[in-house]
Amino acid sequence: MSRRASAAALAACGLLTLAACGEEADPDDRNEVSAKLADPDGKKVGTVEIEEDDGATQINVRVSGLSAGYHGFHVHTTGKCEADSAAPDDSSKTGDFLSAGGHLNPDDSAHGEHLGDLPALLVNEDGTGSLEFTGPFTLTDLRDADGSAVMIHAGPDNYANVPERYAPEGPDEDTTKTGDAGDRIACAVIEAG
Ligand SMILES: [Cu+2]
Ligand SMILES: [Zn+2]
Repeated sequence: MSRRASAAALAACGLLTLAACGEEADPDDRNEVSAKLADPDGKKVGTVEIEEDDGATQINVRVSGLSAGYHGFHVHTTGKCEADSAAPDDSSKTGDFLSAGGHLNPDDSAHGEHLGDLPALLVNEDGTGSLEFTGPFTLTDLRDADGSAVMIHAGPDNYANVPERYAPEGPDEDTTKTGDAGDRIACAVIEAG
């Protein structure tokens, strides 16, 4: 594009909203999302990048300043990361990032098979961690009408894998919903598409 033509495109751009302008300038933008992971105080603790290419969705996450060990890691249903907020389906429950709802679960499965169940995030002794994997969902699944949220928990996730000798009746509802990964310590908003 000549310098004059790109200046004209830029001027036309100014007349549109920024979002519409971005789409027009680079249609491939829609296949990639980058979101900030923040703690309940709003402090950045990492970045999550999600890229869809040829039907495969690659997720790349990097964190720092977290406690060492395995952390439960999921996509939750709603793109709202509010500290000390109420759960969308039960306003009597409040806590950090409860605004994001439960695990992304369009098929009504039990925990361990939720669409939003991700591999555990391992944080090293120095507080940093990174993870790259192929997800089972598409960007369209994540960018539905209310968006979604990528969540890191305080503790490890048991994927509802509780041996029968400990729970002859099977795991309870908490476990089959959450994997007992504990408090929500970092959250990233994936905006609606
Ligand atoms: Cu979660
Ligand atoms: Zn789950």
